[in-house]
Amino acid sequence: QHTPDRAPGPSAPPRRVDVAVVGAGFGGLYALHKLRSQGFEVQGFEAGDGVGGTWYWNRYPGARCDFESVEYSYSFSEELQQEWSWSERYAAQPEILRYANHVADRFGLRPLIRFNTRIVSAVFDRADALWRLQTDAGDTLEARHCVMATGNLSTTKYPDIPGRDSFEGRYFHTGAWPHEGVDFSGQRVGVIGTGSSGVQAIPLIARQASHLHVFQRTPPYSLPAHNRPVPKEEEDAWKRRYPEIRAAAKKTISGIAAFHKPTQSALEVSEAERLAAYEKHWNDGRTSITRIYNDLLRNEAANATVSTFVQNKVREMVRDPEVAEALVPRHMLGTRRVCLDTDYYDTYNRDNVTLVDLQRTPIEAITPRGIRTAAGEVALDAIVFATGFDAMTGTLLAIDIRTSDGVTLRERWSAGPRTYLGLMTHGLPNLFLITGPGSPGVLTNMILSIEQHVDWVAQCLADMRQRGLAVIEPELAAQDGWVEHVNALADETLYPRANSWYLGANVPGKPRVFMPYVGGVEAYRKACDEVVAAGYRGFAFA
Ligand code: N01
Repeated sequence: QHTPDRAPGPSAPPRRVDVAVVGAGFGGLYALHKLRSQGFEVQGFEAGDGVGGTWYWNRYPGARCDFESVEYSYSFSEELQQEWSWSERYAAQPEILRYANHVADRFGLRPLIRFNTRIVSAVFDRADALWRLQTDAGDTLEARHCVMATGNLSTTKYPDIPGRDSFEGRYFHTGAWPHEGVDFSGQRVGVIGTGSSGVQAIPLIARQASHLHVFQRTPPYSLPAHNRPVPKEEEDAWKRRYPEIRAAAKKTISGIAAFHKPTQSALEVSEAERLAAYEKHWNDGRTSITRIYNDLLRNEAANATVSTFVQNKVREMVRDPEVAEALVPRHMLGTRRVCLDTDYYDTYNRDNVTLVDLQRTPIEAITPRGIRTAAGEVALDAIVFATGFDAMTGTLLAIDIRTSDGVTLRERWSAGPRTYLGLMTHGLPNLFLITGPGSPGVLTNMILSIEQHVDWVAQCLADMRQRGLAVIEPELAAQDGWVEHVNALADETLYPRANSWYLGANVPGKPRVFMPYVGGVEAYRKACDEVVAAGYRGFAFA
């Protein structure tokens, strides 16, 4: 069901709306709903043929959210949160995609979205104060404002390994998985990559394949999910507590009520107390182990206590000591995203699984028959690339975003992304980013952060309408101040010390800049609200 569109052609003037929303994942869906409910005419665009964004594309085996469903869900509608039932503590991708579809239908959002349509360029005409968005079908839409809900992990990245196209078997990227699924029964499969996606997919592929080779460059830290079905009584109890849970989540760093804000240093308690706390957390099944003490992401010695705890767990779980040692992560826990798994380490105890340690034997090439490392060729029928994304900036920079007087996003961000409050970029008026660089988004419960961003944008547009203003743009000095603040906060932590996609380190040639705001959702919301209370301090209007 697509919005009837004016036929493209020289005689038809482009359609004009108040707001264009690019992307129909959780950010785009809520933006369409919220802005329409405030009386704005909106038009959504989505490259896929359905809603759900990340949950539409990432259909690999084992894909699930590693925040509990009770928290990773919309809070904007009491009816929605009461009527929807989650079957598992950590919902799997098909259930989250059903939820996104339910939201689209329940709030009548589908007719607002043009599916199978990618925006290729967006040009702001300063004279008319309008964005002109061009689609890959060749037609144009005019919009006063543009909301980029394009996702942070939506441009898949293949590694720069020669020979991929010479491979005679099938290959897949976890972030663009075939909708019909893949049957690996009886096949020799290779998985490259052991981030969150690889860690989730590997145990399930191992159960199907005749043999699985895992090609690991950097061992991750992964904690057990202890996933389980949610009994009805538990669901009823949390639904009664929803107002309390949502309010508590806003007062945390990660936007998850269950991740309490720590008050103590890891170094001010005894070793026995610390180990008991880590053990309890391990048995509880959450990624929030770095939130037990307030210096685990700030102090190397404190971090070593938790890193060592998990390293020892890996040694206990994997029977072959040599394989175990290769799986022991060496970076500081939490400086790259911590994974949550079901049976990940136990998978390496299976007879049909081989770990290939790329630190000892790097990949040299993909060949017609398989993968060649420094130790020789591994023959494969299929290769799975769990190799991640050009995160946070890749999707935005793939769109030619510019103004009629020559400002381009690519040039403005050539040394790394620069935003004011993570919401807008100087030089590109009326262009809003949802959970982009300079905001806490990717370090937090995305749905909570999405709601906060969209609510801010909706309030801003309503205020502008009331005051008869057509154009908003951050001032350069305000943006410089925010970027400096974001960098200073990151530099107080251990985050910039590891190579991660937060820093762009996974993409050769990408500027090395720590992109997310580490101050947490509570401090961030306060900063955004204060700017509004001070008459949109740091923004210029026309
Ligand atoms: O990608 P990644 P991902 N040769 O970039 C390896 C979210 N997410 O899709 O680290 C060999 O983390 C690379 O190795 P290295 C979550 O935010 C959430 O797994 O560069 N290996 C690494 O092991 C997550 O952080 C969920 O040395 C190569 C892997 O590929 C983000 O998405 C689930 C290589 C890439 O790991 C991205 O996760 C899944 C090469 N040339 C994802 N190039 C939830 O549960 C790359 N690698 C919510």
